[in-house]
Amino acid sequence: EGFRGCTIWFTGLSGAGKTTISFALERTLNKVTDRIFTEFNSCDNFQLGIPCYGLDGDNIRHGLCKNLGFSKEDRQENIRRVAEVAKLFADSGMICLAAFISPFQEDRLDARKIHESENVKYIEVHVNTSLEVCEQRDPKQLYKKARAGQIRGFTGIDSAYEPPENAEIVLDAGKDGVQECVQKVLDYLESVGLL
Ligand code: GGZ
Repeated sequence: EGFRGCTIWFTGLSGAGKTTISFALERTLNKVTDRIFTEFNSCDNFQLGIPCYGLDGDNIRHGLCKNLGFSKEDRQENIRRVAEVAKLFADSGMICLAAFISPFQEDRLDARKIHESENVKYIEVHVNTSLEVCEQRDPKQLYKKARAGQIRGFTGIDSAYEPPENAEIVLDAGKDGVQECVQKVLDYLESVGLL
């Protein structure tokens, strides 16, 4: 049976580590693949040659979703479009890594339904780094601006983040390092037979 792709959906606050973890996971999966091919050099292991593609605000909000802002309605449409695209990547046999705040439970359930109604595997990862840690890190000084009232409707400050109730994996990038977080996702993928 050949490998079927999947979507790994990272949700969490701005600065939680979603994109960092998904990029590191992508690199690790590529290395795993290289090692397998070198060791076995056999087409029998083709199912382990899984290409990955990462989607996040940087490559989506400047293109596919450049007409969208951060109102509840626009975030909903952002997540819907991303989920449809992720599903196509996953359906093509790739691991699609989607890293979006996706703060609303209803929108995440919609993203899951878009996948599961067509039998495409969907794995939700809650990057549960605390607001305190995210705000301390504040790499783009966005929390500072939000606190100062220069950005309105910023998630965690004056716009809600609804914690997931049905995430397959929960990570805390405030406590664990990037590689530990990556390992937890790899362990999960292995436990469900995806690796
Ligand atoms: C949250 C915002 C906002 C507001 C701009 N609220 O840390 P970043 O900068 O690089 O990532 C954040 C990104 C969030 O985009 P998403 O597409 O992931 O959001 S959602 O899933 O809610 O649709 C942040 C920046 O955009 N940003 N304004 N008001 N984040």
